[in-house]
Amino acid sequence: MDDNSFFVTTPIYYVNDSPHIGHAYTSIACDVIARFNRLNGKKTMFLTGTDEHGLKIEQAAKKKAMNTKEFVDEMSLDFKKLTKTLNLTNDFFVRTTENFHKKASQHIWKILKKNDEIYLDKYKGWYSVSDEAYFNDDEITTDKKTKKKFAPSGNEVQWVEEESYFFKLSKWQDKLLDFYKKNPNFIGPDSRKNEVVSFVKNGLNDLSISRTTFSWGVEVPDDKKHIMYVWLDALINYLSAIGYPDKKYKEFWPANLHIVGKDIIRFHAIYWPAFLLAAEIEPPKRIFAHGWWTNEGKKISKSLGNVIDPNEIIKKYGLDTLRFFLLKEVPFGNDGDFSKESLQRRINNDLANDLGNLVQRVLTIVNKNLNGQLNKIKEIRDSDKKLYEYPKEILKTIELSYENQEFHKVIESIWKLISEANKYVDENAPWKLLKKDKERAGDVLNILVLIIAKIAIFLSPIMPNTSENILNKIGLSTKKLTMKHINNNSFLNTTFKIKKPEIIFQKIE
Ligand code: ME8
Repeated sequence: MDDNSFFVTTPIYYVNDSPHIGHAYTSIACDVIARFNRLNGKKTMFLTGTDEHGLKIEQAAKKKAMNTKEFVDEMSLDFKKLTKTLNLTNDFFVRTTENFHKKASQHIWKILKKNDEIYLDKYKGWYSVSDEAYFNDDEITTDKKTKKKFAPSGNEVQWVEEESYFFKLSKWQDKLLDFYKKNPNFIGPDSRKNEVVSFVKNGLNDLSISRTTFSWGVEVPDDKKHIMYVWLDALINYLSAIGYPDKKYKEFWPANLHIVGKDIIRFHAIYWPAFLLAAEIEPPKRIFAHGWWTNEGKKISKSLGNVIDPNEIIKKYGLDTLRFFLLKEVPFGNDGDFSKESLQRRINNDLANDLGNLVQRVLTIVNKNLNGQLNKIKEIRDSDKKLYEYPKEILKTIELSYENQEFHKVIESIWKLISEANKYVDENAPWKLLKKDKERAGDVLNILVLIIAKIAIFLSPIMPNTSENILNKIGLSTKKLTMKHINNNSFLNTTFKIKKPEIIFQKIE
């Protein structure tokens, strides 16, 4: 993979249920990263899709009395639709029931077999269908009344005894620890890294990687009785989607970033690099596990009836507002609580007051007083320099924040610029200047329009529609602008006439 390529992925979502705000969160975060990298001139691949095999899906189809294939086709469509609703720029949508994916999975299996990483034995132990995961005795708790057994996730487990192929995970313990040491950025945030390292230090058991008691999965090569463990099949999507085993996958491999929720860090930071190292394929560069959303303080779950449908939030508050809120409200990596009150607070303060007000008042003055006409700036005074140079100053911080997946810091930097611009408007009072010194007033307003254009460029990965809307009002478009324009002060189109702007964010009472 060349240095100018960038590959980011979401987890592939289970199709047992409809998508909700948690799925939207991960997907939006990845989209923002993809858009930022494209804006920065990288050849970017953004992948999302659906995880369609395993007992959980088979059971969900049965519950609806549907044929499993018809069920997954229908459910996968919901997730595909959501990519449009969220304005995602994914380059591909992978489905694990597609043939190319099955072939890639079987190819990896054969390599693992050839490399003596797999053996046949019998699995005896706990399995949680909801988590599609095996658990050790010491991870299980028992409800005293019902005697039911539960995994740490709170999902019920069942006892499983069946013939199974095993992956020799135990032999990878030291190699994984060594790999984490040599690649200190492999897992983020640090708290998750510590958790993973201490789990691996405690010792790893060989991993059961096939099942025989149901058939909804990828067949194990040369042993039709077995299907591949759904997580092995699922993780391979990151390779199959970019063409593996054809050499062309190397255009984007190793992936730069897998963004996942904290619930599935173990699969991505332990099993995945172990499978890859065993198959002699380079592991991805970084896994980032974000936190968990609750709804008004409560765990989001179907049984509690409090699942947040992103479509409803978008209908009521707008897509860009949701994108902004999710990334601003909590530092990426921490848990967050979704409440309408905090969403409304963000709309009224950050969006309507700070951003909306700046754009509205500056463009209105230009429209009313300068005949809507922008001009070349004639003189930059010392008192202009702070604001004029500010975008250049925050550029590095923003790039670094993106590299560390610190979206809230990106937004913080942009809002500092917005606040500087608002301060500059107040201090220079262009409406007064227009009466005394029209030329100076013109310069002040043109500086402000230039800054607004740069704010829109900075904002475009996070709020693409809002950004395009603002840029259109000043005769520009995100389609023609890149991050390079942050250091360019001559891209305003001075023949463009600014029309009377309409309000971009309505306050909510
Ligand atoms: O685990 N808060 O799929 P899944 C934040 N198929 N994020 C949430 C969330 C919440 N309340 N609920 C879900 C799987 N998510 C596997 C992945 S990848 C090779 C296979 C997000 O449908 C978060 O990203 O259960 C989490 O990791 C993911 O949805 C789980 O999706």
